[in-house]
Amino acid sequence: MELLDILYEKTNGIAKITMNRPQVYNAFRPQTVREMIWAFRDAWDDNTVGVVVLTGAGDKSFCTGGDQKARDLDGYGDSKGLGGGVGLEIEALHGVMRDIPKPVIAAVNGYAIGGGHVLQVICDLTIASDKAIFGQTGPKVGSFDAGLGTAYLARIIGEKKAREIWYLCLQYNAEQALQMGLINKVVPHEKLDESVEEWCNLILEKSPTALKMIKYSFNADSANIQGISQMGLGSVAMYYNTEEALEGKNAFVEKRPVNFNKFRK
Ligand code: S0N
Repeated sequence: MELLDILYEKTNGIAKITMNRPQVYNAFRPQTVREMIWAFRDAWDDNTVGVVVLTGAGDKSFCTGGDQKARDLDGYGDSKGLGGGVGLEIEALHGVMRDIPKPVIAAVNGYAIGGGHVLQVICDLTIASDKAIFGQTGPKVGSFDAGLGTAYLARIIGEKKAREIWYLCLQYNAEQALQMGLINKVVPHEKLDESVEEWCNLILEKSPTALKMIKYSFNADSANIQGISQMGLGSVAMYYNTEEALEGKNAFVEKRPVNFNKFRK
């Protein structure tokens, strides 16, 4: 597959997927999601790979979710009707990240926001640079992730904190994220790659079959949330087709304050 939006490399048992759209803080469009699914499947099929690293290009951002400039009434970009209808095969991406029988580590190098934050939530482990920023923006930009991004998040950090994150759309630094159990480790920005590689090597020393069955066992307990995600994305598709959702997206793109007042009915 010709890769336009991601970088993909395999070295010494480590597959590294880098979201590579720094001009939009590594926000994803349909093409990006398709390429990421392809890369995760390649890493799954390759028996020389024992661990996958997901990161973002540049030093500003890991990923800021769906590309708001590619979003309209029917969802995102060039592949309308794909996935649950939002035009991004995001459920398939979330699915392959959970189902790949190898640990996936998020190396968070900057902003992990919105759908980009959901990606780090789904990764098995997260190591963050001390410059990383975490948060959800859905209710600010007329979007939401009802499933893994909400219910699975609540499993990780608890209901109160998860509701705070989604209702208030605040941003949290790496230390705060560590304190709430949202991530595993914070390291100095310049040590991120080295620290991730150290953990990859610890994983690569372990029994691949034991790791696979442990991952499946963890997944089994939250498998129902994946089903809820499919329904959730179906409802996001319907929500995108409303003036209320468009107001959120347009305010972001036009760099103006959002006004949801008239939709409170
Ligand atoms: C990351 C933020 C906070 C950075 O702010 P800062 O430092 O002020 O920089 P900006 O000037 O805002 O950004 C720099 C340039 O990058 C562009 N840009 C950034 N993020 C996006 C984006 N997501 N889409 C398109 N462009 C983006 C800026 O426009 C700017 O470029 P110029 O200067 O050329 O205009 C800040 O950027 C921010 O808040 N970004 C938006 C993040 C966002 O709202 N993401 C979508 C959130 N969606 C959800 O939460 C929905 C949930 C979800 O998971 C989902 C589910 C299914 C399908 C899709 C999604 C999804 O993610 O939408």
